[in-house]
Amino acid sequence: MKPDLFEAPDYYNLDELLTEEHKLVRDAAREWVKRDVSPIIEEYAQKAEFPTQIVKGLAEIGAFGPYIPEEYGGAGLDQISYGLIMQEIERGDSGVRSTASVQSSLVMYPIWKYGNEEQRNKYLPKLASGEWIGSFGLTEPDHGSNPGGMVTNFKDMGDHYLLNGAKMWISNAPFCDVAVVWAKNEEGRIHGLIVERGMEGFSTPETHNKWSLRASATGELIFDNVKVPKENLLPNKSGLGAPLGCLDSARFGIAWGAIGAAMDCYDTALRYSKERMQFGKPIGQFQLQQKKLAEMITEITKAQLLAWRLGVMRENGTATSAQISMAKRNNVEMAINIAREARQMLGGMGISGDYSIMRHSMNLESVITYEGTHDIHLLITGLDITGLNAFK
Ligand code: TGC
Ligand code: FAD
Repeated sequence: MKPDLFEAPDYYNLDELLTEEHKLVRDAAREWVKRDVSPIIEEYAQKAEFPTQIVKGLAEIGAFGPYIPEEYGGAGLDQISYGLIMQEIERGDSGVRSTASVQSSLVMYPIWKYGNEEQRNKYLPKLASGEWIGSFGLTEPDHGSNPGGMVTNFKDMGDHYLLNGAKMWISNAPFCDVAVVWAKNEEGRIHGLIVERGMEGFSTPETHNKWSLRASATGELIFDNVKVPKENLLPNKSGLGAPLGCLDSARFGIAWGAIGAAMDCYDTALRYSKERMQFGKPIGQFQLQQKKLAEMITEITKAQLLAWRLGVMRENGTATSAQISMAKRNNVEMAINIAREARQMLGGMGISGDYSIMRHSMNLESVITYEGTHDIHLLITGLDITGLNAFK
């Protein structure tokens, strides 16, 4: 892999909208990615392995629970700081950002928001420090876009719950210490349960043969008569709105993260266009290549503005789920289009692991699918503006 020469584009001087703390947090994450992620990530993606040695660094830059209060080990930052950290991590690799997203928004967030004080004190500090890694089990083999149809269930056995079922496509599953699992009780109501590695009947086989998110470990969560202690049920919210509330937070992070991947592809293509000579000129002098670059920076700038405004609304508690869907959908599509154009600008070199673009391009195929597919987010916007529900 070539040395990481990344320079972040900021065409509209959006740094002026950030506080000193935002910039400090962002720059620390940026430096860490350059030092600890860029030099190793291609090798780990090629061998389809998560680089476990970076977990400590992720914790140190505040990527595990950026907005979780400090009393529980979190970084106590605001929503824009959270977004900026996700942007910088995904600039390195979407799979690494996935690990941070799941840990923060899909494991720590529900324990913080829906858990009791004992659960917060038991789990959050260990998750914030990276001592424990978490996973989030919502998707099932037959229920992806329609999680409300889930069949994973638990029965009240008096002194414990008995959990049965299976979750599929679960980030961090193969090595997670704890899993927040969504399952139906005997009345069909969805609840969150904290399942710990080592509980009898709980297994987490890895999913192989992925062409995308290769540096992230994906797997199944299988529950075969798992005895879950009653104190592991999240008491403060139930129903499908509980897991969907976690997804709002994670989708917000992805809206920022995708900008990072796009910035890396743009920056790489821009540099290459000034160095690569054809017909006696740098290829950046050809109008067709300038069109690609000009459109990329325009789209990145629009996405940055969307994410920043969403961050302000998320911070003051006014962002709606539909607004979050719009930003996730727009920004991931923006990034996937830029990755494709940037790859072409590098010609044959574009498919080489010497550059990050092809890896971003493949990763973004997962990002456009998970946390709600591109189609699902469009239908959420459609429902919001028409009041007519395409899902019913
Ligand atoms: P619907 O009837 O609309 O809603 C059921 C209840 O939920 C409430 N609700 C929400 N609450 C909070 N946040 C949201 N975003 C919410 N959206 C809906 C709603 O008000 C209702 O509440 P109540 O009290 O009336 O019961 O549900 P539906 O069954 O029609 O489904 C709607 C749909 C399709 C939009 C939803 O299910 C959906 O978003 N599907 C996509 C599934 C998805 O995103 N899965 C992600 C799995 S996790 C993952 O991919 C992690 S990857 C992480 C990584 O590696 O980075
Ligand atoms: P399906 O729901 O079967 O969709 C197939 C196609 O049909 C899609 O194009 C979809 O848009 C379309 N479609 C479905 N319903 C409609 C409709 N009503 N109208 C129009 N079109 C429709 N899940 C977790 O719970 N936790 C995780 O940590 C996690 N990590 C993941 C990591 C990776 C690498 C991947 C790939 C997935 C992960 N997922 C995770 C699962 C992810 O959220 C689902 O793949 C996603 O929600 C889509 O579900 P599905 O794959 O079953 O596709």
